[in-house]
Order: sequence, then C-alpha cells, then structure tokens
Amino acid sequence: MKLVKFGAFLLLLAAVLAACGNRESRPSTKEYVLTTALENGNPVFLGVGDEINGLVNPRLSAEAGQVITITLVNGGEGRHQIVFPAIKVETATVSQKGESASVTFTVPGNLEELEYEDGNSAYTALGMKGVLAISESQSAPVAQQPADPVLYTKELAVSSFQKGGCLACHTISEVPGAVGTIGPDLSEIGKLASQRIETGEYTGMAKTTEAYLLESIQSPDAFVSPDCPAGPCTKGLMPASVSEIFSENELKAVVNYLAALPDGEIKPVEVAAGPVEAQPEVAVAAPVGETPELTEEEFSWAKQTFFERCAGCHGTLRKGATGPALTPDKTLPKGTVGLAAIIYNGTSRGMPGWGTQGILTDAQTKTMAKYLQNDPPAPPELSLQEMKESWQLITPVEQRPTSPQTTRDWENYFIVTLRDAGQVAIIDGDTYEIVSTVDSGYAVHITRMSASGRYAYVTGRDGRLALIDLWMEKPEVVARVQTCYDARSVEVSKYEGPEGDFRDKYAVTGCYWPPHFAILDGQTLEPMKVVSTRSYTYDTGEFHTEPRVAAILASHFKPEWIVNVKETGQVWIVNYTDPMNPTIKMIEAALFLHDGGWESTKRYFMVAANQSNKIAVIDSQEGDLEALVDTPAVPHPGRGANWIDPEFGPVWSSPHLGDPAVVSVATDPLGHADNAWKSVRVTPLPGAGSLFIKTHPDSKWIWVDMTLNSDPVLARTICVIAKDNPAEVSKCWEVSTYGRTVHMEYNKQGTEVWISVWGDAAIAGETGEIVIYDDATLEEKARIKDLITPTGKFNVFNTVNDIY
Ligand code: DHE
Repeated sequence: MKLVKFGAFLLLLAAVLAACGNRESRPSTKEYVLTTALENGNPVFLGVGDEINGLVNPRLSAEAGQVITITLVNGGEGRHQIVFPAIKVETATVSQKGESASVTFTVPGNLEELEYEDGNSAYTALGMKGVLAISESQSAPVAQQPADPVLYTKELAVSSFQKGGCLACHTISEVPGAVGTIGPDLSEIGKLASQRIETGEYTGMAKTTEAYLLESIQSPDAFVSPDCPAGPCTKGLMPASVSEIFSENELKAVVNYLAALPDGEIKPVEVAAGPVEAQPEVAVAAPVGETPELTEEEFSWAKQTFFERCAGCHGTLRKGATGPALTPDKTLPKGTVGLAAIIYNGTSRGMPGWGTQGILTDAQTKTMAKYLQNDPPAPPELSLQEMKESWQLITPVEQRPTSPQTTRDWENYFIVTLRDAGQVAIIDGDTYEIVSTVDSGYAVHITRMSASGRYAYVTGRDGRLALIDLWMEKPEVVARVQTCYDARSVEVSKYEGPEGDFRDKYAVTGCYWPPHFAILDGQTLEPMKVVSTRSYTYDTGEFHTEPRVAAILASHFKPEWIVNVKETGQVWIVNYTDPMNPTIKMIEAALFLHDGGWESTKRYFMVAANQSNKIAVIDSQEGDLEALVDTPAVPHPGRGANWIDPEFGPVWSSPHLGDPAVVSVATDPLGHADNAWKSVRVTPLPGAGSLFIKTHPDSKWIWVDMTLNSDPVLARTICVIAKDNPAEVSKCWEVSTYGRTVHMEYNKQGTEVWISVWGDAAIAGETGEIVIYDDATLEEKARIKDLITPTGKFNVFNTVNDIY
C-alpha cells in the first residue's frame, strides 16, 4: 500500500486544486479530500480544504455528469474506506496513518443526492457517513480544447487508468488508488522504457518511448517486462484487450502520461476543434463502474464454477471469508479487465492463478470477472439430504477414548479461534502450551462445548461444523458436517432432569444462509432435522426471506434452546425432547436480535437487539418477553457480564459499539423489584467501538474492550471497572503495540484473564498473540505469541457452565 506523507500530500493536492480552479472552459471535474478523525470519541469523516475544511461528515456537492475524485486520508490508523453504496463506488481501504486512497467517477444524473459511508459497517453505525448533493449540469458539451491541455491530458490519463482497471494490477505512485501488485510498478516507466530501448534489453519493435508504451498496451507479449513484483512477468499476464477499452484520445493520454514518468513533461493530447464529448466513445468491455452483461449461458456457467471453485474462500454470498468480499461494490471499481487479470494470474496473498494453472481460459476468467461485477444470485438452499452427504464421521464413537487420555486438566483448555488460518488452537490453561491445532473451517466464529465439556463444536463463516474430542491425548476432529453456507452459532443440549438426560446428546447450528437451524446428533454430527426461519416480521407482519439465526443458548433447567431470529425480531424457544417433531414457541421481541447471555440465575436470557438499541429480556421459565430495555447505540455484549452492583444488586452489563459506555441492567426482580429490568448504571468508557465484556463471580473487576474504535490506541486498549466503585473506569492500558484487542476469557479457576491481540496475518511478528493477566493484580503474566489472528477463545469449564 502506498503511504503518503500527509503534509506533502496536501501540498500536492492544493496544487492540483489550484490548477483546476484556474481553468475556465472545462468545469467538468471536482475533487474533495476527507480525512478520518475522532469527534467526541466517535469516528467521523473530516473535510480538508476549500468549502468543506474542518466540517464533520461534510455535505459534498457536484453537478450531474461531473467527474469527481474523492480522496480519503487515514487520520489515525483504523481501517477505513469511503463507499457510495447506491452506485457501488468506493476507495481502496486505508489502514495506516497518512495512507490515502482515491476514487474517481462520473456523478450520475438520475439522483438528487448520494450517500457516502465507511466501508466498515460498524464505523458507519458510529456515524461515519454523509451526503453528496447533486445539482443539474451547468456545463454544455465543451466547445474548445481545455485551457490547460497538459492538465487535461493528465486527467484523461488518470480517468482512463480507472476505466481500464489498470490500477488493480499496477502501482503508479502519482495516481490515486494505483496500488496493484500483479504487474510491474509503472511509477518510472517512461525513463525505464527509454533506457531499455537504448541498452538493447528491449526486444520489441518500438523505436521510441511512446511506441514502446503503445506496444505494451496493444501487444503486451511483444516484450515481457522482467520486473513484476512476484518475479519476472510472464506472457499473458497483461490482457491485450485493455487497449480495446480506450478511445483514441484516452490511449494517447495514457501513453503520453506514462512516457513522462517519473518527472518529464507530459505531451498534451491534441483535441480536434469543435465539440468534444465529455465521455469519449468507448468500446468492447464495460467501463469501470458499469455493470457488464452476461448471456444466460455465461451466467449459469459462472454461477456453478463460482460455487465449485471460489465460494470456499470468498463465501457463497461473496461477503468474504478467507478471501476478500467480492460484492459489486468491491468488484466494479476494479474494472472487468483488471479483475480478469487477477483471476487469471492469482495474487501474492494466496489466490491461485486460475488461468496460469490452466484451469480457466482467458475468456472464462473474463466471464467470471463479469459475473463477479453483477449482484450475487440467491445462493442455493441446503437440504437435509445434502447435509447428510457432506457428513464425515472420522472417528466413530466406539473408537474414541472412554476416559480422558491426558493428564492435563482438559476442563481448563482454551479453544482459540485462529481466524485467518482456518484453524483453532487448543491451549492448556495451566501450562499455556498449544496442545493441538486443528483445521476447523475458515473464519471460525464461535466454539461451544457439550454439557460434559468433552466435545468442542466449532463453526463459522463457511457454515462448516467440526467436532473435536478433548479427551484424546492430542485433541482431534472426530466428525465434520456442513449445515449452512454461512453460520454464526452452535449450541448443545444441556438439560438433565425429570424429562430426561440430554447431556451431550444433540447439537444445533444457527445459519445466516440458508436461514435455518439444524439439529444434529451431538456425538457424531449426523444431521437429523432442519427448520427454516423464514417467517413474518414480528412488528409489521411482512414476510422476510432471509431471517438470519443469531445467538443460540441452551437452557440449564428445561430441554430447550433459545434461538434468536434476527430480521423477524423473534426469539424462538425450541423444545428438543422430540427433535424430529420439535415444538417452537415464537416470542415477539425486537428487530435485529444478535448476541447475549444468561443473567446470574440463568432464568432470564438477555439479548441485544443491536440495531434497535434495546436489550430484550426473555423469561425462560415462563417462556415470554419479560422486558425491553432501551440502551445507547448498538449494544454488543457478547454474552455480557453478571456482577453485584453495590447500589442496585445483581446486574448484567453490556458495552456498545456506538457509544462509549457500559450499561448495567438490574436483574433481580425478587430482591430489588423496583429496579428490575431497568438500566440502572452507565459507566463511561474512554471510547466507543466495544465488542466484548467479561467478569467472573470471584473477580473484583469487569473487563471491557474497545476493539472497533477508530483510534488505534483505544482499539488496543483494555479497561477494567472495579465492582465496588462502578461509577467510573478504574484503569485502562494498551495490551500491545499493534493490532486490536478483542474478547476476554477467564481460566477455570477465575484467576487469570486471557485477551486476544488480533493482528494481521500478513505481517510477520504482528500476526497476533494472547496476553494473560493476573486478575487480582492486573499484572501481565505471559504472552502466547505468533498466533494467526486470534479472536474468540473459549475456556471449557466456563463455557459449559455459562460463567461470565
Ligand atoms: Fe461475531 C458472537 C455475529 C463480527 C467475534 N457473533 C457472535 C454471535 C453472533 C455473531 C450472532 C453470537 C453467537 C452465539 O452466541 O451463539 N459477528 C456476527 C456478525 O454478524 C458480525 C457483526 C459480522 C460478520 O460478518 O460476522 C460479527 N464477530 C465479528 C467479528 O468481526 C469478530 C470480532 C471476529 C470475527 O470472527 O471475525 C467476531 N462473535 C465473535 C466472537 C463471538 C461472537 C468471539 C463469541 C463471543 C462469546 O464470548 O460468546
């Protein structure tokens, strides 16, 4: 990624803006610069320069048909991106302070305004969004060659790079967004080309720098450059069809611009007198930003091929998993040709070269690129039969140990998600040794244990479920199954009582897609039953086709699961005594139910309806909604934290994504009836963006993170609140020098807190680690280093017993 010194960048930008301002005859372009900043603890976009200078989430304006460039400068190291969702246009993501990215597009004529927002929906929820107001075009087609032909040539070249998708593969240090690492770096190509011609290194037909560059665009294999980032370039790497996208003038502008690099003078493109179309005539492939069309045959081939070859890494819904998201908002700005080149050649980050490996032809990579620029079709359903076909019983029950084969205290194991490695690590909570690392499926989201604790169930964004036997000397996966294409929850049957002993008997997975939950044999994962959650929203009674299953919790007192159905706002109480004929009670609660846990008696289930800013309280004894508690923006408790407030008695607390506060809800209707189900205390935090909170009945502290705060220091800071002085935070400190701090978990004894540092899998030494603190003294005890992006971690004993 290109790092630009902010000051130097502003100077350069000021020069460009000044140049633009001087032009009289061509008011067709506009540029805005925004940076990221914190305003009252919340992340915002801040205008830089001109009429938006210093304005928070500024209202931008442009004429229909104008070519507008938006540049985003990272002001504080969070990962940001400006996105115009309605037209699927976005900048690249900027992840480090001072880093910038731009996007140029033509302002549409059919809208009055366009909303922009951060590419990370959590930041958007925190308020990073604004509007681009669109007025009618004032400028008639341009009658003359522009006043500054050099500037015109430069602008035409830069917009042509965008249009041709060149930026997806090449770095050009002067061109915003040109950060591709597939083809050679073109930042000094003019000088390099003339040197090559002079030294005889060049073997093509051209005699001049311009001809060299023209040839490299029109017949790229005539001379293959020796200096691609991953080694010498190869024939076929650069698609010849790029030249077909450009008009004659665009091609000239591109050649002249490149020929002048790095510091020569740009030869202006001569524009014939008379009217010049604002958008020059174009050719075969759709220009960047426009959705390309596919024939029915192409579409169905691409759809099938995507499911077979690509969905595993990019997700069936193309929302990203091991590989990045491939929704049109991401793929359109890359251009069909640029995207096809990536598919053909692969990337240094591990994507195979489907063309270079001979699996897809050149034409097929282009078809796939076009397919990826269209909205993803509704993904397939998954029948019970298909689940059964995916089921693998690796070690049958009778071949498994009948008692623990290890002398370790396996109840003190931590099952740690190694998010970007597609693995979980099983770590001994006493010795901090990694006992086993198993392939789990990628982007694992959560782990839950069977009621005995012996089995760990692991699932995540690929909808695959793995069952790990913790009694084995080296824990291994004993069964696998696919019950969804995208999952977030798994739970087990925990009940033992008059209605039967259901411990370790069943498992249940909750899916985002298809929207259903599936009941499985708890020991083998054999699929037994699938139940769709498609239904009607609780409030307006509208049918919803994709109500996702969020948290699922098992009751300790009844043979029931509490299943939260996000988009319909219903909590389903599912009785599993007869799993083939389950009874379901549907409780109307609030929209966007997400995550939650039990209060201390485990009778009441507290669930955050995150986008409704509410906590719903479900009485599992009576099977009804006990209360709805209003909270600040976007509560996100994980499973929450139970403790005794010195003033209000037993409470359950949640932090918030959108508000710098921990809110405590009183949970004792018997002992503290007046306060029950009210938000009784707000403890301010230094920043918002919290994801998780944790405590232990024996601890004097409540621990809270601020993982998604846009300030990198706060994102890696942890705070503790003292239970005997909960009005304010007692202490906050940075857990690491990099990454984000996320998710806390106690050991079995309740004496240590384990915290993940969520790093970057691509940066050696900063991939991530777990930091272990003494809960009594808050002193650091140990670091388990070099883990690949650890996120959630689940102590066996605490997860079985719902201790939090
Ligand atoms: Fe999670 C729990 C959904 C993003 C780490 N997450 C949950 C649960 C749901 C959920 C429904 C509750 C499961 C349960 O208890 O049965 N999470 C989602 C999302 O939809 C969301 C916002 C976006 C997405 O596409 O997944 C999301 N979650 C994240 C992350 O970015 C995190 C930090 C890292 C990651 O996995 O990519 C993350 N989520 C977690 C963790 C839990 C979790 C660690 C379990 C917390 C616990 O202590 O029980």
